[in-house]
Amino acid sequence: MTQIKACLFDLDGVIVDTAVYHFQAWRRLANELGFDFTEHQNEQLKGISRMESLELILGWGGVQLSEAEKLAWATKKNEWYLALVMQMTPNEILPGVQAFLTTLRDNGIKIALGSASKNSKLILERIEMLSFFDAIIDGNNITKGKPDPQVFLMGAEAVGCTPAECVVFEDAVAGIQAAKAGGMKAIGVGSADVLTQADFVIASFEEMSVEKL
Ligand code: B16
Ligand code: MG
Repeated sequence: MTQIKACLFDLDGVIVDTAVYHFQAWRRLANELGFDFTEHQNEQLKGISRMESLELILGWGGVQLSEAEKLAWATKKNEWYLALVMQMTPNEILPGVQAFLTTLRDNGIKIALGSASKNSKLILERIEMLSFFDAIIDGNNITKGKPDPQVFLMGAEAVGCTPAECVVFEDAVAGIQAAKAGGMKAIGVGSADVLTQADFVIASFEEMSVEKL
């Protein structure tokens, strides 16, 4: 069995729950365009890029915009979202995350981020976790979103490990698919009923230990 030398973490839904802030900002955009959508619909936006999210939302509202208008609305949404992110504190780190990352660091296991977000560094700064990460691969570095394995393959390379030496932690189905497509072990964070392709699923990092890697 290959020894695990690195853990790659998704951000939203794994380290912290920024989905609530994305929802507020996207909902404001929808409302200003004259429609609304539900928290249930918001689930479909988890793990996908900003522009892909916008396309889905405009589809729900039956709104057609030019490419320039889409960019302008995406920029506005990001400004509203960042105003919420700027208020985040370390209290919002999900349960057990800090303790688990500390154990990884103490055991010499590399830590990398693999997120679709273009705001990941800012979020990690706000929650005071930036220094835990040996590498950050996010929406600013990738050309292909999850379920493409690019983000995790780049993460593995950045910490000098092969895919077989990496474990990915993900809350989204597309993220688990990306990890498996990259030849990595995938641990789901959330519900086993949803994350069926994961090697195993934890409800929270309070259940996680280095031995389980
Ligand atoms: P931004 P993850 C994803 O984060 C979010 O789940 C998704 O809802 C968001 O659209 C995407 O980041 C892009 O975020 O607008 O900040 O670039 O789960 O990949 O960490
Ligand atoms: Mg996520």
